[in-house]
Amino acid sequence: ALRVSAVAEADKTAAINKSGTSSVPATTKDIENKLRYLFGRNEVSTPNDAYQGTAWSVRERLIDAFNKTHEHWKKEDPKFIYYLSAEFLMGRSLTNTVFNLGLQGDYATALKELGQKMEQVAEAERDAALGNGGLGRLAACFLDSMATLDLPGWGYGIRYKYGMFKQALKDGYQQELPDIWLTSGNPWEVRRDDVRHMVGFGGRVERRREAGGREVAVWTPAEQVIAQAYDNPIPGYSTPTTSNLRLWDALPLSEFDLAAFNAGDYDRAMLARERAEAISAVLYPNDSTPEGKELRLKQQYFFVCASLQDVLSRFKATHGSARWDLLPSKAVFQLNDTHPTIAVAELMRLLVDVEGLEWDEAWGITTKCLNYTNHTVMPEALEKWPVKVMAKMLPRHMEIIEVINEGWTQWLSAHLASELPAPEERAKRIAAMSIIHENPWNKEEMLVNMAYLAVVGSSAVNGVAAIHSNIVKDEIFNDFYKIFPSKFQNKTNGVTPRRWLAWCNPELADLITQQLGSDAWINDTEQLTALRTHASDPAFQQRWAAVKSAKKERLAGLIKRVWGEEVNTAALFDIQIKRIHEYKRQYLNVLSIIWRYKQLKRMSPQQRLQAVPRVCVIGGKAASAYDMAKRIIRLVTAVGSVINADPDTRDYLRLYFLPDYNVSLAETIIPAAELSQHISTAGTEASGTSNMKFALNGCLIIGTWDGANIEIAEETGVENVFVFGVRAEDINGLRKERKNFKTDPRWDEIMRDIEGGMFGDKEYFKPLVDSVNNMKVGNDWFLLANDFAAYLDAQQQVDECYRDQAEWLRRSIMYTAGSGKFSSDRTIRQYAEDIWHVGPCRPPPAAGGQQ
Ligand code: GL2
Repeated sequence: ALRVSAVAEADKTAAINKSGTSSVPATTKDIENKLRYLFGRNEVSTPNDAYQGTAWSVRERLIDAFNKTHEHWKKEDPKFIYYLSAEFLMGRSLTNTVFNLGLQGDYATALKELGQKMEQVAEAERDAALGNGGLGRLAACFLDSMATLDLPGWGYGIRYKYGMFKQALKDGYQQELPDIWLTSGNPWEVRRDDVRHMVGFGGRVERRREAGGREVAVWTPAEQVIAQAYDNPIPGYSTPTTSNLRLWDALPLSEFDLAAFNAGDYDRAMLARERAEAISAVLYPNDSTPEGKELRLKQQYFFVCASLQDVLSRFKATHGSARWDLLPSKAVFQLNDTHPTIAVAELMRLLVDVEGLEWDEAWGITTKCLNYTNHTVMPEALEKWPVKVMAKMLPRHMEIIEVINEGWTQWLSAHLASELPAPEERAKRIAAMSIIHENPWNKEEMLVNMAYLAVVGSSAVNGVAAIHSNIVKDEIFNDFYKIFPSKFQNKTNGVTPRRWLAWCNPELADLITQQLGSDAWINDTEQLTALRTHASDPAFQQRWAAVKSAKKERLAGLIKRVWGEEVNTAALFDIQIKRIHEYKRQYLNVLSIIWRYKQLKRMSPQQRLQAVPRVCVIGGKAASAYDMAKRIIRLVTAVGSVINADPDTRDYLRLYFLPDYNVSLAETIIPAAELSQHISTAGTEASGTSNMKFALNGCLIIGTWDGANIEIAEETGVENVFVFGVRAEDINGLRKERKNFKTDPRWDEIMRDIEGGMFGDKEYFKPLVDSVNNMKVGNDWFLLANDFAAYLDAQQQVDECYRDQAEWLRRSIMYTAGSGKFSSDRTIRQYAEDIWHVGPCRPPPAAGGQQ
């Protein structure tokens, strides 16, 4: 069996790798050689040297596993899953790769011989931040689970040159800096010079009659670029399977032709180059609310077109071009939100225009192959592209979408005839369900509704938590649900227990393994339920607490490095880390911190001794154009500087904003958290996934009855969760009544404090105050005022519970014990069974290996 443990266990496992042989001296030599011959450096003197040498050495093992897997898959020709996603938030790869491949013993010992520590070496790696937040990280967890479950499947996306921006603070305000992540090379990718596809944009469509009399559409694009493949091997855990994330880079059509064609016009040649490269240059930093920029549509089509061509060309190589009817038994595509929805039209184009299939046959194949996951209820996030933009950039696709919509609306008209016999009513319903419709804000403009296109073009549509899937059925797509009830499903999100517990919290993982007698829980998290019987055992609680303390020390060290201040590690560590968004209500958290501060101020020193000390941490990025979110960040830093400097209260309350929240920072923060906040307005957070990561690491939750919080509470015991606030079903009514809502006097007092300049920056905070108080401006859309008092009460309960450490620890253990359901292995199994109909295909073990 493979060992779980990280550095602490390195010595014991030192000489054992997957083949059971010792290879430490060879590994040390290999690390040195990689550094010598790839970087021209003779000595491993810094963690960065060690990282480069180690990563390039590990890469070879990874590629071996990758090649073996793909040889096997080629031979077996199983049905494949293709996960199409504009975002993959991978984070760092070194630790995950070493541990998933079972090489930790070798590498930790080899590094030790070189005077380095694995943990520090791992920190030299830059995050691959090709995603915004939960949606992109979910895609990364899914790849880990698919490989671990031996499911033949690839991710397809974009190799952004610049990922999610780096966030810095300047005088407490967010600053965005470019994420230059590829400068020192990327050992985790393999450029495939033999895998390139052409992608066209613009131009015109003509009709031609073929020899047999069939009319065909011929699209002549005005602009063409090359999609260049880069493969990123994805190692499964405890299996020889290593799958793939194929990312596309955009290149100009041909550097040579360009040079020749533009001889004497160097500037123009360079402009064409820049235009091509712009397509894969930068990730749009918007979370949950896409920006309707043309370049974004270009990115979407670029990666979808390349990916579909790639899959179809492999299919043809195996099955020839006469058996397209077999495609649905060999390939299934998952559309990760609406971003890749142009796939509906592109698959039709490839089958009809390029492969010569009849429309109806192609439509049958397309709808069998595609499935769509919705990830947000925010109406503004359902992508809609102006017909004008689509027709200009993708003229053939616009035609195809029109034909699809004609067929769809005609079918609807017949289908609704008996239910809605009155023609006006029927027309109204059809208009409401049409893929192409008027822009409600600008009657002149017609829009393509990408979510409707995805629903019409897919076999299955799913939401990402039980409550969210109900909202999808009952609200967002209710008209569609009524017609196709069986199309709609729920697949509650999950997270990989490898990265999010075993590798990021090896101390807790070891304790669990010792208690359960084996590390089998890593691949079977339901086994964690056995911890329940130990939740009240004082000896176990003490060991549990010791791990948490060690993790808190580490986070305290990080706070010290960032802010230069020591924090009390006996205090309750209270964390809210996620994208900054009004619906996520970081603002509400700050208001409660202000209230806590004011109460502490009013107490006598004697009374304060009774208070539960807290260290509050908030982290997250605001989309660069999201003004209100940026003001919220400034409020956090402004309140923090007042509170942290106050000698009366600083022993009892601190507030720190940790800049540049990313996957790696999460890996440090989550194991140290005791309380985490998931306080979105009920019905707004589709699922949330950090809630699962915190719970897995034994962190208590204060949260609303929203997203996956609900299912976590069900698994953990609702009495163990600090649940507060209004329910989703009451939101609409409360919104209507908000102007008559009488705010809590404590709320009014805090608002006066902010307006009065208690935290400085009065003018800058005014829009924030207005957004929740001035019914003409902001309307308090996310109902902070309605939940404020209940939230303060829940915080009171948190304090009371924390005073009783035995009870707190019991609950903490119950969270981990109740996390079995939230492994992405469970989620992926459900997708595989209910939607993809794909089974495992495991390659034979490596020679001499144990699996
Ligand atoms: C999100 C949801 O907001 C979040 O609640 C969910 O957990 C994830 C993954 O399903 O998807 N939707 C979205 O657009 N982003 C998310 O994180 N960016």
